[in-house]
Order: sequence, then structure tokens, then C-alpha cells
Amino acid sequence: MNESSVENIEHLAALHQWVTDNCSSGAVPVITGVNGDMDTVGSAISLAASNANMMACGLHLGRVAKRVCQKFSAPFRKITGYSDLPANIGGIILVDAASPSQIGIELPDDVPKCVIDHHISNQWEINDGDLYINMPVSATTEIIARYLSIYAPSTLTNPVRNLLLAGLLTDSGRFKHNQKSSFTTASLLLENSDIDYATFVEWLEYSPTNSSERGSLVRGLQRAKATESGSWSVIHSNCGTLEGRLAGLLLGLGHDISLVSRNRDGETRMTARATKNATTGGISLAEIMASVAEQIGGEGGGHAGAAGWSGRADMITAESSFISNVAKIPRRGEY
Ligand SMILES: [Mn+2]
Repeated sequence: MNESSVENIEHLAALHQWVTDNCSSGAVPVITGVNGDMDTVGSAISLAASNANMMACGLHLGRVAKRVCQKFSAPFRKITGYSDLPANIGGIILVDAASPSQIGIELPDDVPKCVIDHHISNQWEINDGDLYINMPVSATTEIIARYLSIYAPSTLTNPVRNLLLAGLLTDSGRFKHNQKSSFTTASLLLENSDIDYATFVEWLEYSPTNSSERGSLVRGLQRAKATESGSWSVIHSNCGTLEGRLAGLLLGLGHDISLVSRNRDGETRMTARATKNATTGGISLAEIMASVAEQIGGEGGGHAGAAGWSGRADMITAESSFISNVAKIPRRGEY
């Protein structure tokens, strides 16, 4: 564990106190980020498994999360708004979301909330009775795994271990963007489990695509354009679906940064990935996407090596803003 581990253990104790207090006064929904990625969904379901008054819910289940939830029959409730939740709410837990807008539903002010996150920056307003936990880990599921191992070890069933590991694997790019302590979490999850790691990773990563998705990815590769932006090489393209997967494939060509855009129903989305070499050299895609949002509106953020932006600007404007922000960043050191 790193030097902040004492502080982290205090955070987990505070989380346990908050959960105990608020679950005794009513239902506690554990609400996922609107993107429904494996980290947010895995965190919510696993944490909710530790107390009968908690339930995992959210607006959307992403592709990977849906597949994993189906495989392990994991309980997740889709909601369309706050009114879908029970009347007797004791508190709300928000997992893996850096701002209220990343939850996607209007939350009341008079209900205690607990935010559990690992994003670099956040825009939460924390009031009396609220708890904000942010640890410098690769995935929110790491925080949940450590919490459960201390306060509810019997919750760490095989399905829960699989969900937590899936969140860690997907958020760290299969341990490409993680710190040493992530291996401690992974080994905590794998020990005394029936998970065959290699089989699970392959099942998780190479989800079969259908022929229309493969066509879309191939066309995305064909449209790819390479550009030099300041001291960085960027490869960019657009795609109607599976932007993250295309961004990963493009980064495999050897550029510093890959960028994939998509426009649907007047909304533009950008998904970017950077190599570890680039992030060490000074690139933070989270900061770049936040600068894009400042420049042209919309919402941007994420992690140093993987981030996104969405807004109403057209694709060309959004891409130009991204590329000009990359150009401003000097390259540190010799790589
Ligand atoms: Mn995450």
C-alpha cells in the first residue's frame, strides 16, 4: 500500500459509519454514473450487496456492464429519474461520477449523499451529513473491494469478485494505466476465488462484435487520419459505435494519442486514449477535455490516459479544439 494508506483506511471507516447510519433510516440507492461503464456498475452492485437496504440503480448499463451483469445474474435496477426510487430514502450513494451531471438525474438537496470516486477533479457540492471519498486508485471498484474486505468480507462472493475485477480491468486498460497498489487489489479479489484470470480477461476484452459493428470499426480504421500536434502525434477518426474500442485499436498503431468522435442526434462525443509514455511526458487527457469544455461548452473529463467530452458543438469544431489544446502542451523529458 502507498503512503496514503492510513488516510485511505480512515476514509473506509467513515464510509462504514455513513452506510450504517443512513441504511438504518431508509433505503439507500447506490446510483451509477450515466455512462454505465463496468467500473461504476460493478462498484454499485458490489457495494449494494453488503446491506439489504441498498440497491444498485442508474440510468444506463453500458455494453460491457450489461454482458457481465447477465453472466453473473447481478441485480441492477434501471431508473429514468429520481421518482422511480422508493419514498423512504435514507441516503444516496453515488459511485464513480465526478459531478452531478455525470449521474444524469436531478438529486434532491435534503437527502444525505455519499460520493465514492477516483477521478482527478470533481464538481460535487458537499453539505453537512454528506461524505466525499476520493482515492488515487485505478478504479472505484478498488475502493469497494477494500471496503468489503474489511467491513463485509462475506459479501465477497465469486460473482461480486468478478464484478469488481471487471471494473478494475476495464478502467485500468488491463493494468496499463494503474499503480502498484492495483495489483494488491487484484490479488485480494483472486485469492480464494474460483476465477481463472486468463480466461476471464479474454472473455471480458474480446467481446464478440456483430458484422455491422465490425463493418463500423473497419470503416473507422479506414477513415483514420494522422496529424502532428505540437510535439505529439495524434491519430483521429470517427465512428458510429464502439468508440472506445476503435480508440484502443488506433492507439495500437503507435501514436501518442488517439481520438474518436461521433455525432448522433446533434450531440457530439469525443473519446481519447493516450499511451503511458505520453502521460508521463505531460499529457493529461482529462485536463485537455476539460479545456475543450471551457472553450466550446459541453462536458469533459476522465483520466490522464483515457477521457471523453460531449456537447452540442459539431465534430470539426470539437476535434480542432482538442488538437489545439494538445499542441499547447510541451513534451517533458526524453522519450
Ligand atoms: Mn472509474
